[in-house]
Amino acid sequence: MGEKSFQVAVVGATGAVGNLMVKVLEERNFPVKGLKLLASARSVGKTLPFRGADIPVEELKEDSFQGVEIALFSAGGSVSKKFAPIAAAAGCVVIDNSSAFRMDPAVPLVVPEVNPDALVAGPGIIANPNCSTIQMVVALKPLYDAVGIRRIVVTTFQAVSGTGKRAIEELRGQVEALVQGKEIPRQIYPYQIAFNCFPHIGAFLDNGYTEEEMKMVNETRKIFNDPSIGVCATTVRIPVYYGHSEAVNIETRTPLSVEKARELLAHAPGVRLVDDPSQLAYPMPLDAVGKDETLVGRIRLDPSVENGLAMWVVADNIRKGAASNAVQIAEALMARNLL
Ligand code: 25A
Ligand code: L14
Repeated sequence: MGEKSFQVAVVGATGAVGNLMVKVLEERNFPVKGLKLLASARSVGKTLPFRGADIPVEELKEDSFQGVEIALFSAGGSVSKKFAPIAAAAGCVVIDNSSAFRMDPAVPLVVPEVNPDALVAGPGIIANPNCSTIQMVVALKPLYDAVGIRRIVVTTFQAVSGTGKRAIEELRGQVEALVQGKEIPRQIYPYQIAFNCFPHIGAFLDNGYTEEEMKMVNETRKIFNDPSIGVCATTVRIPVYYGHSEAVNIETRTPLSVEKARELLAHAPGVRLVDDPSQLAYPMPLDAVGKDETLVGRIRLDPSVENGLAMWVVADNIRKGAASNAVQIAEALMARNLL
């Protein structure tokens, strides 16, 4: 091939997102020269398959990054805070899935379909946005470019996989216990999640919003590089394993018809328009699972405000919302000769 290839590390490789990062690197045929799998000591002894080989998981240590060129991190904020600067100092381009560096003005926060120009040459840290923010900005980008967006009101319906592996197991365990008439086991969430939902993702802040809600506000403004966009978010956990859904209402700066919005979205990168009510065609989490596209449908005018438009946006939260976006950032760096 003669194409450049890279030494890659995945930090948090045994988690829900890290595991998928390894799969996505393989699926998208990313030019990996060597792959290092890093996690906590708890995971040493495990292996993960990659291109037909079983790769052993190693313990993450300060000297883990010698010779590594690209490090994909998904082991939580505290691990990133400590180890991402160490990896960057060792010469890595770090693509960090945690929230640790997203709002750092020196760190690009990138969705390749939306703001690839924010990428800069490494080494250093690039932040992968929050899952709910990623799918929303992918859907809004073509509309923003065409007519501007003044204000966004969004309500999310978020899958338990966003919390990680142990939350997926918690929902499964609760469903089984309910069917068997047993007591409901509960460890991760403050309330039963099976057959329930709660408007609580991340910690509550002094302003009455949750962390997840404020991530959607702040990250959306940073990605569009437009602090004038008003955003009001309500984020809700629902008993779905994979796939976040969002009811999104926008006020555009100039009028936009439903037909024009559909046409823009039909040609937008990373978007699949699923919007034919006569055929009961609208996006659902089960249809988004395993795909990297953001599904958009239920597009209709919101006559309650000037220039209002309502829509429904669904994506696989651990693919486009996390692992795939991280790998796409690496691909975008490569395409721009920034690696
Ligand atoms: O710190 P935060 O920000 O609150 O992060 C919370 C969690 O959110 C997930 C991820 O969980 C993270 O731990 N997460 C983060 N960003 C996400 C996103 N965008 C996201 N989920 C979805 N979307 P996870 O279980 O998916 O992944 C955890 C991975 O991180 C590794 N890890 C943790 N601490 C580490 C570390 N690696 C290196 N050094 C550290 N100090 C973790 O590896 C996993 O790969 P592991 O070896 O610790 O875990 C292997 C298995 O153990 C389970 N497990 C995790 N924690 C516990 C546990 N089992 C028992 N007790 C625990 N406390 C894991 O599920 C895994 O199967
Ligand atoms: O900020 O729990 O990346 O659905 C991603 C998962 C925030 C919480 C982040 C979830 C997290 C979210």
